[in-house]
Amino acid sequence: MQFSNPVVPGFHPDPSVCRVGEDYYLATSSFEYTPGIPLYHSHNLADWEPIGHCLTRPSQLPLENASASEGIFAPTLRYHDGTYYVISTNVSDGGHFVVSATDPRGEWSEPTWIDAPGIDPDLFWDDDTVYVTYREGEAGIAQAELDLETGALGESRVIADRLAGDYTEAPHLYEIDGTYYLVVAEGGTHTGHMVCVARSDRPDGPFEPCPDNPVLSHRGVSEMYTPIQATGHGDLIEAHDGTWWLVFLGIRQFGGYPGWHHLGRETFLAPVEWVDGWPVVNGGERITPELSVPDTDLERAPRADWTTTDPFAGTDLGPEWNGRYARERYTVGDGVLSLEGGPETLEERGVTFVGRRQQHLECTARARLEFDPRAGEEAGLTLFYDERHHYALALTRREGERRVVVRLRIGDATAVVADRDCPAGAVDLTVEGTPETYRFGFEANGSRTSLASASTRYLSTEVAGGFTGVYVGLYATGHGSDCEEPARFTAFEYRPLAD
Ligand code: 6LW
Repeated sequence: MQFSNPVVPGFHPDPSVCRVGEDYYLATSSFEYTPGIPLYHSHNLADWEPIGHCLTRPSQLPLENASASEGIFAPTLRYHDGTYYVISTNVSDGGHFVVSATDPRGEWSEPTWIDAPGIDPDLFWDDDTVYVTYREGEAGIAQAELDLETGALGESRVIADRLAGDYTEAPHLYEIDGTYYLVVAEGGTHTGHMVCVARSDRPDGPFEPCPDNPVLSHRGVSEMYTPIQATGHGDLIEAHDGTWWLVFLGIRQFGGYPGWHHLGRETFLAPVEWVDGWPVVNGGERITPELSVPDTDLERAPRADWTTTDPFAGTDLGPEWNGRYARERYTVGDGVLSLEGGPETLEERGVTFVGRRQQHLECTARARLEFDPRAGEEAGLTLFYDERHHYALALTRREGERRVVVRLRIGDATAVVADRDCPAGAVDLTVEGTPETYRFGFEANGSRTSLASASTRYLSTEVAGGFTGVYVGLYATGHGSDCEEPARFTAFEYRPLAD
């Protein structure tokens, strides 16, 4: 099988997979985005399709206390005895929790909360005993028995720390032919990131570290040679043909030295072989954008090409769409997405916003907007990293005139870099993304106007910090009061150009 990495492009960190027969499911972190924990389905681990989310109700996803890059951290997805389980952490409210479902497409249960510190919980069944293994904090990887019904934990013990570096996290535990394997990440989730392994003849250790740790890392691999960096945080899986694989996160850094990445941490795939009872990832070679794995019966399938051409025909948005902090103040139907702008602006949490991830370095986005703003009102298209790092291409009213503006918010600075008169009627707002630049324009009355361009760099994790990636969003705001009329989006298109 030949495939391209990343297999799930755009902001999809901390991937976790499970298999049921020939069906594969994948979950990733979602932080402050709603619904929480996106789920994907595949028949071959390489071609994934969005199927929904685990956390679709406010009762499952309290985000009142969350800021950008808080909320939902790394999930583990497992299937046991007819039920799918996801264990994850809401770092802003409630801590670790488990939700379950008999159909991964939903509905998922209410959370069972688990009273333990830390992040990155893993769920493992050893016969009837359920273990939770998690990053406790400075002490390293802790483990305790879990009562799945009540969330009650037994006594917790530290079982591993610092196999090849610092900051041991992202544990996953497996039993393979009578041996227990502990896979962890180390080195932090940037260019020092690694995957390390240890094994034991018991699920609770003691664990013997692999002599070849890290089994995967691009630390020390210059971005001059490959944009793929930060490979780490992996989950092992045996495919239905008996081949083994690692699903893990990585980033694509561009733009010279030091490079940056604005699409967030993405989901990658590599084959695994077993040598002397230890996993060897991709034959010990670096991860490349194209991988060829001859010794597998897995076959490529028609792949989601990640294009969105939304005529807003249904009564809700498709699974690629998200809100931030809460889903509200929009309606969909009859070919219109109506956004009811509230007082909050893009600089504040709570702005009326829906978006889908930018998943490709080269892409276009276009939104058709029908909106006659009053003074102070605005709606449009945004490239959004967080409240302090985003670009907006908006329809607004200034000094009585309807105008199209491009506004950049980069940290402490805000600037309007284009401001043009806009004729009456529907307007198409357009963005072209290249690895290093966004170009903004609009079309109205059949004529096209180029407005401005801006560097992708300032919407990157290296500049903004945090754990997420850029969204292509639609938003509306009344700048301090509610908009009189909703902003009516009658078309939206996101199209990859390359990758
Ligand atoms: C996650 C941790 C990590 O909990 O980043 O890559 C944290 N590693 O395991 C947030 O995604």
